[in-house]
Amino acid sequence: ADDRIEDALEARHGYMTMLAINMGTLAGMAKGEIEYDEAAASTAGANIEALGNYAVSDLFIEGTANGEVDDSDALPAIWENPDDFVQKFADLGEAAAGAGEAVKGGQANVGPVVQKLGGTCKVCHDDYRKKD
Ligand code: ASC
Repeated sequence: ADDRIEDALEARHGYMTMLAINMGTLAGMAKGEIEYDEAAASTAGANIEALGNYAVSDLFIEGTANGEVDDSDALPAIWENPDDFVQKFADLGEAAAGAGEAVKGGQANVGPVVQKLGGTCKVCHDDYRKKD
């Protein structure tokens, strides 16, 4: 097997899992399922900011689409629409800017941040991630 392909898949899945863990913390606090904790919220927001600034091109190398490897949900449309795909990641970065600060000050401040971030997750997944 090709290590570059395996490494890109492993790193990509880890990257998405890190986003999901930190989004889960914020979404849980927004819903009241996790007790609001300012420091924990801010850490999660800052982690999402960092991940939103991560240059993901090495995670989406050619040959890692769904259908080309066993364990990929990345649709070939990614590689057919590279400018749009890059823009949608840039939108995540923009939505994440300041998230570590924006979730401070109280539980009521978390929901709007989750909405804004989650919207960028969703629009990209709608076009570029395989549906279950
Ligand atoms: C998450 C997560 C996603 C997005 C998406 C937002 O927490 O794991 O994929 O938010 O559900 O619509």
